[in-house]
Amino acid sequence: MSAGKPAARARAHANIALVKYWGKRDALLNLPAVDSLSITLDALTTETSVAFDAALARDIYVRDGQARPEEAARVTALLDRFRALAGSKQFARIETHNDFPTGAGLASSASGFAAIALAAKQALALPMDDAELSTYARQGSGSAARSLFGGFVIMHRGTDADGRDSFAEPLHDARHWPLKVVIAITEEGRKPLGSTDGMSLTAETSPYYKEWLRTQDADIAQATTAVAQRDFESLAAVTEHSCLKMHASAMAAQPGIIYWNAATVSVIDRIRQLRRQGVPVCFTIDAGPQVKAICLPDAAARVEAALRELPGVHRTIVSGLGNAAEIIE
Ligand code: 2P0
Repeated sequence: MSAGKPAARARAHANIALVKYWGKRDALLNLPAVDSLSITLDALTTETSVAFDAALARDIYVRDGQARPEEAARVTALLDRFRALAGSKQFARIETHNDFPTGAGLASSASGFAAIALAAKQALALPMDDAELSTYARQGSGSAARSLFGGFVIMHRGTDADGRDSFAEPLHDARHWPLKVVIAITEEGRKPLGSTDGMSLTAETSPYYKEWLRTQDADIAQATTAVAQRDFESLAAVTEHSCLKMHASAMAAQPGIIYWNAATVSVIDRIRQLRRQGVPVCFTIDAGPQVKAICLPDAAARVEAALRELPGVHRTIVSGLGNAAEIIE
C-alpha cells in the first residue's frame, strides 16, 4: 500500500440472528430498537477491497464484477463517516464479491458492510477498537455490526442518542458450541421488500410491533443462558419463537409483509417433524424465503438430506460457525 493510495482488503462472514433485530430506535444513525443475538456462518463469505484514490470524483462500487451505482449511496454514506474521522477527502473504489446470492435473505448486507468497515478502517489507519468499529458497521447495516465477530455475538441496542453504546460484541467463540446450519434455498432472486423498508412499515403500521419490543429482553436472556449452557432444547424454543414473532409482526403490517413462499412453510413443517422424532434441529427465517435449520453437528447430514429432497428446495448450503472478520491483504 502506497501512502498516496491507502487500500486494504477484508473478509467477513454473514450471520443469522437467533434472536432477531427488527425495528429501529433512530433511522438516521441506524440504531436498533432491540438487542439481538446471532451466530456467524463460515460458509457465506464476502471479500471486499477498499482503495482510496485522489483521482476519483466519486466512490465506485463494484459488486461481483459489475458497477452498481444504485447501491453506491449507502456505501458512500458509510465511507463519509470514515473520511470525516481521517480528515480525508479521497473517494474510493470498492470491489466486493459474495460467494452466495445477494439480497435474498442471506445477510449479504451484514457481511458486506462489515467487510467495507474493516477495510476502510485499515486503509485509513484509524485507531479504533472492534466495539467502536461495530458502531460504524452498524451505520451501513444494523446486522453488519455482528458480522465483525465470530461465533456467538450480541448486539446491544443502547440508549444514548448518539448511538455510542449501540455496538456488538462476542459472547463465545465458534469452538464453544460448534453448531451447524443447513440453509434451504427456496428462491434465488432478490427479495421484493428490503429489511429497512420492512422494518419501518412494521413499526409504523403493525399493531403487534409494541409487543415485539416489549418481549425482546426476555428472549435475549433465555438465548444467552441457553448458549452459555449449551442447552439446545431451550435455544430451539426461543429461536423459533423470536423468528415467528418477528414475522407475525411484519405480517400484521399494512399492507402485510410476507417473506415466505410455499416451500418455506414445507421446510418449517419438516424441521418440526424431525424434532418430534428426536433430531436436535430448529429453524429461523430472515427477510426472505430461505430457511436456516440450526442443528447439533451430528444431525447436520440427516437434516440436509431431509430438506434437500423437499419440492421447492433448490439447493442447500451447510455451514459451520465462522470466525471474526479479518484483513486479508
Ligand atoms: C436480523 N434482519 O436480526 C434481522 C432479522 C433480517 C431479519 O438484520 O436496515 O439489513 O440495514 O439495519 O441489518 C437484516 O436487516 O437492516 C436483519 P438495516 P439489516 O438478522
